[in-house]
Amino acid sequence: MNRPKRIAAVHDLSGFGRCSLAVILPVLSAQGLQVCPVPTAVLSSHTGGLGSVVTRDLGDYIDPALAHYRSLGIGFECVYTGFLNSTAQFASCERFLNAYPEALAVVDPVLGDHGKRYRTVTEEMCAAMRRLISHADVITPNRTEVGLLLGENYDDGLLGVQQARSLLARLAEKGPSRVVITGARLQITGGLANLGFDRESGKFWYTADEYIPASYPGTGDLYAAVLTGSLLRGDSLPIAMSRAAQFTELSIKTTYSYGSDPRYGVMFEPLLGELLRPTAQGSYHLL
Ligand code: PXL
Repeated sequence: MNRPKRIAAVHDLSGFGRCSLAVILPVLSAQGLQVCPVPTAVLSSHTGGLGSVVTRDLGDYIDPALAHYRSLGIGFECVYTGFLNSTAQFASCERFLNAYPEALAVVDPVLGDHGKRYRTVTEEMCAAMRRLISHADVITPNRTEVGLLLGENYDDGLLGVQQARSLLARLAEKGPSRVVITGARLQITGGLANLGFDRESGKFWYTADEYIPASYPGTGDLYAAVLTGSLLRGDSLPIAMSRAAQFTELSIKTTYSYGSDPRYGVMFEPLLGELLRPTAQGSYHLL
């Protein structure tokens, strides 16, 4: 194949606040990959506290866009789904994933954060997401989304090693062979960590996050985008997790140093060159 790998990114386009396609497009492009955005909705900003968001649903867009790509015979090496705006869009995503069975299927189950569903996410959409992840090779839920996917109450307590492994393994039983949980709190580090499980090797991993006293929207999208790009470039899961954690942490620390409004998202733009480093420092640990 003498072209960059191609990714269909089914996610929303939020004009302000640095999340979803506004993050995924530049990150994956900087990693030398071609992103074809398939917007699920256009929003004036993310829904995390910026007032009256103007939204245009694109519920009826995904299927005809897929039909167009198929009529052109265009191939995708990855189908990556994220924020969906209505229950009907979940079935469209399943059709997109099924249309490219050889592609790496990444489902970022964007449902909520900090123990709560996002404003636009209903219980019906959570149930639909539980079905959608059965089509995935890789999923990247945060701690809140783990609870919603497993149908358990949100619990932000420190996780022991066995508890952490159990969450990862139970999610992998639902279909995906690689599971990455972001923003979990681990007993062994006493702080935030990202957890990974590769069902084929049976290995569990984690990377530890440095504590920064601020929280920014879109960091889950940033992490998932770097991870996806890294996997497509041939990195192993723990190296991809290391790259994603390092870039996200650097973006957070840079932003924090400026003291900017957290709702405006993280300043990753001046840092994109970091993604081109040919080797990654493996900052992972065995869990
Ligand atoms: O970062 C996740 C996300 C994606 N898309 C929209 C959002 C959010 C989180 O708030 O509001 C529209």
